[in-house]
Amino acid sequence: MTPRSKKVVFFFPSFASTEATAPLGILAVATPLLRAGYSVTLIDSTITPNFKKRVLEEVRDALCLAISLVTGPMIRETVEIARAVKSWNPEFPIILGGWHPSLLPKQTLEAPFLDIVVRGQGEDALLEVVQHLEERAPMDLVPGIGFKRDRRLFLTTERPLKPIVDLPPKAYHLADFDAYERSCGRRWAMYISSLACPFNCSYCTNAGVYGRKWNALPPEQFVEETVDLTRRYGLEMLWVVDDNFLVDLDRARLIGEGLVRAGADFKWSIQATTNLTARLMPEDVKLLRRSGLHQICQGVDSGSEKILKLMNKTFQDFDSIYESAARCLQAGIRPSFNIIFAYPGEGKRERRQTVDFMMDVCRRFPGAEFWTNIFTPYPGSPIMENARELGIQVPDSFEGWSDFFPRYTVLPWLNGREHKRLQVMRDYLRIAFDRVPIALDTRKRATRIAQKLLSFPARWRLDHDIYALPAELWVNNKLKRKSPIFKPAVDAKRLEPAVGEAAC
Ligand code: B12
Ligand code: SF4
Repeated sequence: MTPRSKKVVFFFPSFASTEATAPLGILAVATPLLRAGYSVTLIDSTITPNFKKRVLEEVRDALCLAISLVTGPMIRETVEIARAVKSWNPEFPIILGGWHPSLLPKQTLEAPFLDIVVRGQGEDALLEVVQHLEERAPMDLVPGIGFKRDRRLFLTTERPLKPIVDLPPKAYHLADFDAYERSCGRRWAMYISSLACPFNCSYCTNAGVYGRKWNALPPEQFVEETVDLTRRYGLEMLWVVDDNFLVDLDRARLIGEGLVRAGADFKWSIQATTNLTARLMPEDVKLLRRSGLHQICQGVDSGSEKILKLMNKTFQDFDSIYESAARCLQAGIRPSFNIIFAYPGEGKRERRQTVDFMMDVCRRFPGAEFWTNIFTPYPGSPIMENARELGIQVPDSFEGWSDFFPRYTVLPWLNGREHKRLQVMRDYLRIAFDRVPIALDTRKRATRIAQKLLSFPARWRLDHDIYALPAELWVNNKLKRKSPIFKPAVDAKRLEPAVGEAAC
């Protein structure tokens, strides 16, 4: 029998955002392959012109194609690429990993152009799958995967989760940071230092995959790795994508001290819950600022107590949100808050409370910023158990999930005029107060001043809930067309780039 290729091709579909940097999930699963002697090619749609042609060229001498994706528009390019590869060679193995296939392994595998899915952590699982493909061995005993045989689907036993300290380092050297910098204007990377979150918000998929067992890297490792990473690749910024960085406040403090001692020279941002941010002592926040921390992304989610209860966010109260904004800003850290509109149960009153709350925070704490989303029901989240009674049409195929995207999700209780009105209101919220995206701001001074002027009528409209004849938005669109802003290479629906969305 001829020996098989030892090359694995990775494809990362566009996530329709200007926040371009290397996909951490792929860098994570690549390391064990490289250590075992496989070669790896990474094709990221966002930075690769003619990505389809490139994939078709690269798979010719490869063992398999592996794709990473989350629920939503990334499914479109996944389908496009998988179909193209299958029409070249129907036998060529295609593996899917990441959040979507982890949460819906069976339905994903039902797609005729996919062969194998990896559920959950992929470091060990992918290596074993690749070794089995190379040896042409049956996959029945590989835990944590799904595969097809004779057109039948098989899901193997669960693979136990590994704590983050036992996971190998990410293969950052695979990332083309020059190309990412060209695409978004900044040289930055993601880094992860803890897994899971102790909470269980009802719209979030985290607990379903990581089981709320928060575990983290020791502070010394954080300091050593981040300093090395930023120096090695000349990075100006790290986004620490931990779901809830501040669970262990002592660890956070030690990280701050360690970075200051090491003379770290980069900015970093984190995601955390407001209750934990508010628990930081002012001197701790200042220490973290000195160490380079410049932004804390926090899920406020609603200005209505009723909705927060429905979201199972009783761990957070409004005092802690104000406190968190105050502490961050006193130390020079930007508090970035997320809001979810149209959560089940949100009526006119609750939406109004939320807008009032956002306006109040932004006026009292200049420098605080809000990013808004439309509620999107994700498979595996607790709220999805009520999908039927909420009237949500749950897609019955892999492709059906591609329109689940918080920028434009349409819901049974939010469609037609109501949906349009909310989108216009979100546009006004965007221009009413400043927000700082990751991608470089390339606006001219005159555009900046003109946009600042637009913020005043926008605030008036938001205060009075009046959005008819949105002249300021037309002007703003004209201004934007004149600015050489970074645009995602593939924008899901040619809408506004929405950036900075955190998990919390
Ligand atoms: C960073 C991040 C982003 C970044 C992505 C930047 C980038 N260049 O990749 C940005 C800001 C763009 C983003 C956007 C969104 N995100 Co996001 N994001 C994250 C976050 C915080 C970290 C992801 C990460 O890198 N983790 C670290 C790596 C190491 O873990 P990982 O990716 O899970 O990979 C592991 C496994 O999944 C698996 N794996 C991953 N890929 C592959 C591939 C193969 C072949 C194999 C075998 C295995 C495998 O093995 C890896 C190692 O164990 C996660 C939360 C989280 N805890 O993961 C949310 C998360 C992935 N995002 C989520 C969501 C909902 C969104 C948005 C819809 C938010 C929004 N409001 O718009 C958009 C969707 C954009 C899109 N693609 O369509 C959800 C996804 C839920 C779902 N059902 O898919 C998550 C899980 C947050 C949550 N708790 O709900 N996001
Ligand atoms: S939304 Fe944030 S705080 Fe809530 S469970 Fe998910 S990761 Fe934790």
